[in-house]
Amino acid sequence: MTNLEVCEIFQEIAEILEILGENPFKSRAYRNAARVLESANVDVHDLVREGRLEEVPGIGSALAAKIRELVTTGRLAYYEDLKQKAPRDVLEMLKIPGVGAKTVQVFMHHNITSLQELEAAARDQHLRELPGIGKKTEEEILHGLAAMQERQKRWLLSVATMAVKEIGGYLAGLDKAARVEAAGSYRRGRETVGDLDLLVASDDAPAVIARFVDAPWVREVVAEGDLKATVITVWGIQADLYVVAPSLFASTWHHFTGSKEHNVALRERARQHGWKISEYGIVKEEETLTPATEEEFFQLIGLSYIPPEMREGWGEIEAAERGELPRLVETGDIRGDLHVHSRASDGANTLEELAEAAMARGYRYLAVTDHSRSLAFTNGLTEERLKEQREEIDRLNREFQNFRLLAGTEVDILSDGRLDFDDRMLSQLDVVVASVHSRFRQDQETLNRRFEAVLKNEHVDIIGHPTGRLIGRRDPYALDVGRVLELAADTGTALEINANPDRLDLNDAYVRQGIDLGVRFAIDTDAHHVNSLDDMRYGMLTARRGWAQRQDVINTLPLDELEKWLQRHGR
Ligand code: DGT
Ligand code: CA
Ligand code: CA
Ligand code: ZN
Repeated sequence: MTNLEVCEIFQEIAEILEILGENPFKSRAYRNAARVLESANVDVHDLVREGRLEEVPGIGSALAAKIRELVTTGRLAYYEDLKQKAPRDVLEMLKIPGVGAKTVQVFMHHNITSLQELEAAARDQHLRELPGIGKKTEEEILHGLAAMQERQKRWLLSVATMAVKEIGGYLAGLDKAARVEAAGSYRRGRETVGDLDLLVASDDAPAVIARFVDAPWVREVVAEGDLKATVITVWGIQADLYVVAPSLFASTWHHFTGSKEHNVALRERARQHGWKISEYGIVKEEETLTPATEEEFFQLIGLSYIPPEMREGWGEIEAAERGELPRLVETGDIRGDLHVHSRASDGANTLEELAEAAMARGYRYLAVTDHSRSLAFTNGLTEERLKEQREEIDRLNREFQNFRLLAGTEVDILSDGRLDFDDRMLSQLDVVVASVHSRFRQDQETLNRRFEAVLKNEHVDIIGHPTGRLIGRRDPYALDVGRVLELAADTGTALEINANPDRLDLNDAYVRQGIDLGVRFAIDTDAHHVNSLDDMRYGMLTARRGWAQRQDVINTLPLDELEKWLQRHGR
């Protein structure tokens, strides 16, 4: 139980008391105590242990007893009782702008106790007939409900990244902000994020909060406290800001990076050692240690540094304990991109432009893998056009130093598992990516057979976007991915981690599973424009979340070793 958690429970109690129409003095006392605890730079656990709770202004004996119960048992009977009287949905109603405790009482009195019932009543224009609610409020409520639904959705990592750049840049420009970092699922590189969590080190929290809620990209202020604030941005995504004293930055940054599961496991482990971890630091033998960096934070609890992408409670703490954390692949390890489209099919750029953009990113090679003839809508290449492209690539390569374009194809996997080019054609190429672009809805057995044939084809180097999912828009094929992973390990075929932020295919969990089986991966952008070469970042995060190391990823190989790998494999 952290200070923040106690605050959240107290705030909820205050809300329920208001809805139930209890004496306003009571709810005000809970709100006040929550505010005091939130800005108290001292851990409630310590206050309880030292019997000093009642010294805190605003906390009398009744509230102190409640805090003691919460902190020592993790529960509060009074709170559990209250929750029975006001369903979760009813509390959610309070988050709709213009809806206060009084209005909610009216709803409850008229048997509107869920958000669904509320929405239906508003749509049917029944709400406006209730006492104190007019047409205007009814419209506001409908609008508020829609905004709430938007808030609950998850956002692509690419959207989050754009917003973090914007918000982070703004905060970094504030005089009073000594340091600005992103935390939460964004920092862990999850494929989607629920909201953004930003952390600022500052000696002047009110100044930072005031500028934050006043920023040009703020659409709505949801909550504004002394040390934290929540806003909805103009992009729709919610941003939570936490301001912390510079000395506490590392502990707090770790805390708000999460994940919750990681934090819970870490605290439990600390408890077994007789230590305590909170956003305020590490308590060992009555002494509170405030590490200056996250590296030091882990060191203090006897663990090697766990990168944010691994903090999911997927066994990283045990691995760190045994000194067996993998050395994750890094952006600097990537030597090229093996799946890119040119103007010849549905890409935007010429071969020269692609090569130049790849060199600008420090790459040593780039595989041009345009679509094959069956994908007519992409202007897929015929054998004839592919041969001409190969000749142009050879011509260009004679001029490059320390860089090579690889002649490739993204050959279409036909509905029966045959490929769109014959083996003779494929054998003349440097890199063969094989992908499904049609007949996604086949049953599992058919799909399994289709993929098995491709994996067993010695000319195929990489399976492109293996599950075909589009995040939030299209489900993966009904394919048995576990089987594909096993076959890929057996045949030595690489599987793609498609870095397109709409795809991230394979995903983190499958990468992890594949690595345990010995599968090798290619982190590819599938770029159709030179700018998308930068999507590599998202693929890298996904690979790291799957615990991939450099040797698990073929496009970390130097050119000569990659060529050996491509030849050993097939031709
Ligand atoms: P998301 O936003 O759903 O993609 O996932 P997260 O992991 O960013 O979760 P979020 O935004 O609810 O909270 C950020 C991190 O803060 C979370 O990973 C764990 C940490 N945390 C620890 N204790 C608390 C707490 O009492 N309240 C909140 N809100 N966060 C906490
Ligand atoms: Ca978050
Ligand atoms: Ca959050
Ligand atoms: Zn494709």
